[in-house]
Amino acid sequence: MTGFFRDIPKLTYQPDADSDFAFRHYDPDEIVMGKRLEDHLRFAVAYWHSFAWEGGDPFGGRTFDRPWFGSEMEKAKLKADVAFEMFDLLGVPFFCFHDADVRPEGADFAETTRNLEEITDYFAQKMEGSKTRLLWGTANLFTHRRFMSGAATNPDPEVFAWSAATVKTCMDATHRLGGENYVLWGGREGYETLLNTDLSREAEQAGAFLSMVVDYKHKIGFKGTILIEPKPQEPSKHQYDYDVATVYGFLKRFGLENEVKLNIEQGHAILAGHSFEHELALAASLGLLGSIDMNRNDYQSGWDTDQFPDNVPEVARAYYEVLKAGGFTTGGTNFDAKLRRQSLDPEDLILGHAGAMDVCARGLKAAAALLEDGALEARRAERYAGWNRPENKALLTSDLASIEARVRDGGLNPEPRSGRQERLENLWNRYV
Ligand code: XUL
Ligand code: CO
Repeated sequence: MTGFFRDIPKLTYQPDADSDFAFRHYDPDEIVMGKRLEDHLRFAVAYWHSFAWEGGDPFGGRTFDRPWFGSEMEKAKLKADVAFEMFDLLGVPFFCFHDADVRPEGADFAETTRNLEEITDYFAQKMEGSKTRLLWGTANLFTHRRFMSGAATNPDPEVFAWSAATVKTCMDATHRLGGENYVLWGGREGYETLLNTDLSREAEQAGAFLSMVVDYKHKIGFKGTILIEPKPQEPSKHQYDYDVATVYGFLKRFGLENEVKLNIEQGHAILAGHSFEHELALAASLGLLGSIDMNRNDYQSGWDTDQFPDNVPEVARAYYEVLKAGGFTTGGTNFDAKLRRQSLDPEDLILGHAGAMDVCARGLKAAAALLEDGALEARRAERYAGWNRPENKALLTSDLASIEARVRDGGLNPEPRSGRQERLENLWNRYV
């Protein structure tokens, strides 16, 4: 034991507990729609925010004082020890990481890769004594200055090569650890100004890069899902993986729509001018719903503040879409969330996650109750019921001239019907 979490107890479900260190709504064994809650939610801790982020903001540097900060391998191992202690205290089934979160950067590519392999071995050893598994791994292709003009979409082919080589090593590490997905978030795959940017060339590079990722997945027999995480901007002014619809177009263009799914983040959806449920529903309708990053933004600040979820009705909307789509398969609920920089204590780290897990549990249970009740789906179906009649179904395979004849000769004169939005909102609110 590292002693970092002092005497914090392992958290369990105790709805009437006096202590802060308990779950009040998240009982991993509770059966909801025929499945354990833990298996529905599939919570994951994000290594970068919880263990690598130092608490800086644009006006000030590190606020956290963690014994594992530093660039030595021993520190990286201490960080892993503390991380696995936290996974155990929270009982989370999964974690996620970037290469740069877990290993020291070496002097060159070969040394960096050796460091990653050493830490991967260390993780593998720790996972033998832990219930926590890997939801996804990913490569950090945005922090180091070499990526300032992009990774796959960089104008410099050597950066493209470096990025491809790095993704290979990260896919190897993810595969070795039994990861259930591999994520690509293209934070710098975009541009700052069109004055220096060749859009068509960069799209071709991105398409070729992703095709290689998919080929390599099959080559090594990785059974997990490749996921793209859309985000419209920040750090780039304009990012190519803007939102679900944009990524769908990109995947279709390169024939990858059956190979790649999406990791959809709440805060990114809002930055793109959508609601989270819009992005989830659209992804589900396109067969692309993979996994979620469940972290919100501050609604006044307009950037990606990566806060733990605290709004039950909001997360309920999201889980309604997830459940309606049949629930997660390889995906899960990753808390891509960081503490506020004043939340210095080890307790804060535990309670940030615990609160978020309770919020998600409440949201999912509310969504499940409404879905099981069927009232909302019945009313939605009723709104479209006219399409069940054979003469109306036939409209979709008809032609304009025949339709015109039908409307004219049949004396059609459609009467508007209420969309009943408030009534449905009232129904929704009975469940949350
Ligand atoms: C950035 C973001 C990333 C990805 C993984 O906004 O969400 O942390 O989740 O690279
Ligand atoms: Co994310």
